[in-house]
Amino acid sequence: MENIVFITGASNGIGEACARKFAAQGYNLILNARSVDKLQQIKNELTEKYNIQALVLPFDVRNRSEIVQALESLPVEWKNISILINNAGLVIGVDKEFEGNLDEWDIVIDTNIKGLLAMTRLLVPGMLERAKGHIINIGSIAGEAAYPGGSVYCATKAAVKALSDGLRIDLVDTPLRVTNIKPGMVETNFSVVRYRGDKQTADNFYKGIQPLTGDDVAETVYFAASVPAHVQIAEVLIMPTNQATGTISYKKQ
Ligand code: 8X3
Repeated sequence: MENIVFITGASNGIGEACARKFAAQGYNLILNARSVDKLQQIKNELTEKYNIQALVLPFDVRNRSEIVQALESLPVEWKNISILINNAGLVIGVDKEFEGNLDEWDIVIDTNIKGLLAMTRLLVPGMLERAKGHIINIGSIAGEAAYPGGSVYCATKAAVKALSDGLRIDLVDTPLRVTNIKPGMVETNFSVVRYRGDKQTADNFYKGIQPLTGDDVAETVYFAASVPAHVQIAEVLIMPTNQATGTISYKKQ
């Protein structure tokens, strides 16, 4: 099978929006997240709507043996992956660096850095063999500079930038491309997880400003994937019109 895109964290937010966008453009999907149900629902919806195939591949990107097992279990027709969207990522809490919960930070670091790195390490060799591939990492404006309450999350997204830049260097003599998409404020379940399930606080965060949607980001991801093969969109910083930096935005009272 041709035109296979592998999306981690595909069960909601930017990952789900990417699944919808790429399906609409005729891509076949490998949909990954930790739980099966939502992925199955997305698969059913998109394979009914579009002339594509989709494979649900649940695993936790923090668990390396689960990743290896899942990739080894891929039917041969699904191995020809042309795009990897390293989207799985999260933040828990807005604590100061000297006050937060180390166990929560392990989850954030293991998902945002080590999970992304493992997926890259395991899928890029196949892309190299086939001389075709695009790794699209979902970074963040948080990787540009630290902001209050974001210390560890910002560090992980700075790491995503370094891993993207490093991979681009390592692949410079190949046809493979590496893109780091760095969104600012996007209204998804992401903020609810950041505020440990407090939906009210998450909603309040977007009061007075029109945030990006997952679809807005997916449009940019798809753009990066769809430019001619000799063009490499290295980075895109994308934010709401009324946001200027990770810390400066304008919210109507
Ligand atoms: C999430 C965007 O603005 O919360 O990556 O740092 S922000």
